[in-house]
Amino acid sequence: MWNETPNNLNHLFTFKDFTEAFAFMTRVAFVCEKMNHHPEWTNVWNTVEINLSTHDAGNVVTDKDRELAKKIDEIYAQYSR
Ligand code: H2B
Repeated sequence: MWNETPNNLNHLFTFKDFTEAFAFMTRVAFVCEKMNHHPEWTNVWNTVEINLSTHDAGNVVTDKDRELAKKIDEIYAQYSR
């Protein structure tokens, strides 16, 4: 579940292990490049925390963030944990 505040769209994703977490990040990275919209994120072993906001709009959550969040969910749905 994404948690949305005016300045941040946050989700903590968990995976089976580091390899799965990093594979997920790689796939998300390609989508981000395509959209020219990039997350603030951290990886600790089998977890990936993602924070989305639109810097160009003054660090507020916009439809661009919601659209990216939806695409990230679609990628995550393909991972078992
Ligand atoms: N990512 C995010 N999250 N917000 C932005 O405003 C943004 C971005 N702007 N990625 C893009 C890149 C912009 O800085 C470049 C110059 O296109």
